[in-house]
Amino acid sequence: MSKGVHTKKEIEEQAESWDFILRKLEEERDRIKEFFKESKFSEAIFFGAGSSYYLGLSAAATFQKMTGVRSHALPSSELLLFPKPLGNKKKTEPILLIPISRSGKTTETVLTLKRLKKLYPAKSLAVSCYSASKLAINSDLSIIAEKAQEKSIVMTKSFTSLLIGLQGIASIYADDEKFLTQLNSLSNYTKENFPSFQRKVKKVTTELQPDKYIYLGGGPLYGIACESMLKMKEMALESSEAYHPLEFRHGPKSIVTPETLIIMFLSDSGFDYEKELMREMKDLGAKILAFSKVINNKINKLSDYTISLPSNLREYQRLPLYLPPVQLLGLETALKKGLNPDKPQHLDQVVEL
Ligand code: F1P
Repeated sequence: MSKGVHTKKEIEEQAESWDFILRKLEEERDRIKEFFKESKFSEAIFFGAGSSYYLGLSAAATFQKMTGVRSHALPSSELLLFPKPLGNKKKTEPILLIPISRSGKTTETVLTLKRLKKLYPAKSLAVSCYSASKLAINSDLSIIAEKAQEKSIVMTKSFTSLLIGLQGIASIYADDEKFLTQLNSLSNYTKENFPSFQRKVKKVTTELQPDKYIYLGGGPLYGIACESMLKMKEMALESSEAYHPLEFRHGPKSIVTPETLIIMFLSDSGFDYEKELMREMKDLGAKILAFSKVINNKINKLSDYTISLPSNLREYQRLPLYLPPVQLLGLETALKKGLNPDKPQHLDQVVEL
């Protein structure tokens, strides 16, 4: 069997999986509204491991923006091993726990849920790909993306499907029908633009031989930057790092060389500052792949490659659209090196301690 066949197929079919999870949310809408109606939450804590933690970073930023509930994401292991006080135990308002796990079996995520429910007044809403998993069974409500189950080890369509699931849950909580409609438009956009994503990525991997990959994304895009970094590590064994854009100036930019490829996820809120950073990085000789909803002369002059995003979507609404191109970048880079992304070095599909 040719290398990367499962990973490639799962990247290519993820838009179908987005349609499925959005249909699932429609079916579960009443249960989701009932879940939120009973309680006013003091805060929301998203947690997961690896890609699922990075997913939580982006989902938490979106949830807080849409619902006003103070939300943050932590690695499951941090909550398990260093249980910092999560607000006042006596709080009458429960904590909303949102465990994220493709398998629903990752030990630190399952144990953390059990521990936090013992320590605090809490209700849990899990997202996973497996309904019979320990995580789903131990949660008060679980939303399951069965169609996002994967043969490959690295998360691709499962990441984006669970992210869309959480964005949809936020829009149901916030009664924001417009956002739910916009989420339903993402799969068509991806299907229509997939060939151009493939062409752009092929151009980058044909023309460049980067010595390192730097992913820069702020706000809800930081989780996307982290996940993109991890894909390049897991699939292609390349040196890759992720930073909040302006943080990159405070030291890490010292590693930039003319062989460095910077992937800039331009936001709405930080656009002008991020554009200025791109100028500085060009002056240091870096190559730049810019994702932007605005592709004008200025952006084209500052970028070696650009991928455009729909102008009608806010930064937290368009999050899933960044993933197919960066997943393809990891896949193509791996295949160019003769690696097999379906069998990433040292990795297993689930980490059970
Ligand atoms: C997902 C995970 C990934 C990691 C690797 C192994 O666990 O840890 O984050 O990149 O693919 O699986 P989970 O989502 O099943 O808890």
